[in-house]
Amino acid sequence: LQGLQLSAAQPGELTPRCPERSPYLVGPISVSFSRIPTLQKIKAKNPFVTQGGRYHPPNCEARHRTAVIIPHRNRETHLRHLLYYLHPFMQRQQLQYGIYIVHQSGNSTFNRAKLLNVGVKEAMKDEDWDCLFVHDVDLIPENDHNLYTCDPWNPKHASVAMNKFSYSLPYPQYFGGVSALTPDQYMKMNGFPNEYWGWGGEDDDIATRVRLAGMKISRPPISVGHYKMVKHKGDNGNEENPHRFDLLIRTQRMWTQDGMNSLAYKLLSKELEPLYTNITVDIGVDP
Ligand code: BGN
Repeated sequence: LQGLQLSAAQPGELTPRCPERSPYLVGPISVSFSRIPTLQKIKAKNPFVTQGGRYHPPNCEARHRTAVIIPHRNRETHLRHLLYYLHPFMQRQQLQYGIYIVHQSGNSTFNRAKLLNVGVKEAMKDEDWDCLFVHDVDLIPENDHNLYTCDPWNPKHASVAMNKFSYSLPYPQYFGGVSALTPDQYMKMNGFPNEYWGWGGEDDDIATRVRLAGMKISRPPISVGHYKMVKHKGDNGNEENPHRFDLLIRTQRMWTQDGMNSLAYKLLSKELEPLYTNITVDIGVDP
């Protein structure tokens, strides 16, 4: 056993650490939306996933603990497509993980960035996650070499090559879709802005915060950062935010005041569903 790293699992039992590179990775995955899987079918295909959408590798001690945080409202079919691919994807990467859906209650304008702040706050109450993956519900990763782990030095933008942008980065500062931060990186930039109601701009604000907090955006190679978007029409309740240009001018002045240190919300429920933890939250209304 010399040279093997061992750590205690159950008393009297020893579990080896997972290898640095998972032997289960397959690379490119073919993603199709032609049938919408049921939650029951997804559960049956993922027997080791436990209540709340938690998983840890059965035969080795994971090297990483990742929480995936997904803002949500009225996107049940997108969610089923994502869960169908994401659970096996993360299991092949031998991660310990949990999936959190953060559901905005009521009918006021959607606020993606504030929901992410809530998700981070609530997820950190459950477990000492070492990586926070903030994830749009309609983006499916297409290559499992795109590891759902954090870069210890810098926030990582993972969705660098989406089909809707012809598998390339739309602009150098783009930070939307899927990204990953350690809890330290998240707090160092005071989390995300709470004041972007509706579509657009919040991800650009977040990219600016990364820079203002003295960090840089890290990225996987374009060839592994492939994502397929579930097609959908414009979103009711998530209209373009007409204030986003004004807000973006103020990021430098506002980022230390608006964020995790000003976050206020009412937690309505936190339920452990078979495939995810469902957080329903009242985040207030668009002023
Ligand atoms: C940008 C949006 C982003 C969006 C990307 C990709 C704004 C701010 C205007 C300066 N930014 O234009 O939020 O993720 O397009 O769709 O609208």
